[in-house]
Amino acid sequence: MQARVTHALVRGIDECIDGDVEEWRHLVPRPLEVIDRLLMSGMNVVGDLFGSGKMFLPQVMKSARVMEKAVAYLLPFMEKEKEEKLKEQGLEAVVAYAGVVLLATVKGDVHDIGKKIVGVVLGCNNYKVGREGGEGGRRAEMCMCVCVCECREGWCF
Ligand code: B12
Repeated sequence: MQARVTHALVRGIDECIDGDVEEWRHLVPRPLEVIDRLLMSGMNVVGDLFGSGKMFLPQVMKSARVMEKAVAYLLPFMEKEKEEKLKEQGLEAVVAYAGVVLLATVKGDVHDIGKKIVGVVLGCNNYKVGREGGEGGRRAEMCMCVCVCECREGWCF
């Protein structure tokens, strides 16, 4: 399975990625582990090939699209996990945030896949996440600067 997914990422083939991710999702306890174990290993191969001049930017962009598709597939399951966790605690929705995190980045950075994951993971752990820079405008969303603030009533992003 790892070899198949790494191949799909390196070649930029997205046809089977949802199915592969779904299969793997049943083999690990949490959806995030599919990213951490399966997808990150494949992306690291892409990074190494790119770093050693064996892959070029247009190919890496195709790999990124496959990665994005896989992550998008997993997001609803991560959200569901969050809801289940809240229910276990006897809460229907977030009533008190664990804190507020402001994520900001270096202007011009386009590496947003990992940053999105960080935002979602924090969200799933009851953090309210604020982002410096908006989607669609300046693509750079976050990274480099993380501020964990005390959560106060009335704060909004
Ligand atoms: C995909 C990719 C791209 C895609 C990005 C697409 C996108 N929409 O994100 C494209 C093709 C556009 C791209 C462009 C470039 N890239 Co690039 N890219 C990669 C690659 C192969 C994978 C990154 C990725 O998505 N990984 C998967 C995600 C899930 O992992 P992640 O990003 O590491 O994030 C995780 C953790 O790092 C952490 N994390 C990430 N951010 C944050 C922030 C906070 C606050 C916290 C707590 C944690 C955290 O949590 C995440 C989830 O686990 C990496 C190689 C690699 N091995 O990482 C190179 C890499 C990052 N790129 C690199 C380079 C050099 C570039 C370019 C400059 C190339 C060029 N000559 O133009 C440009 C940069 C343009 C720019 N202005 O930013 C270098 C960076 C070298 C360096 N040390 O600075 C790398 C390491 C490749 C290499 N070996 O040379 N790239």
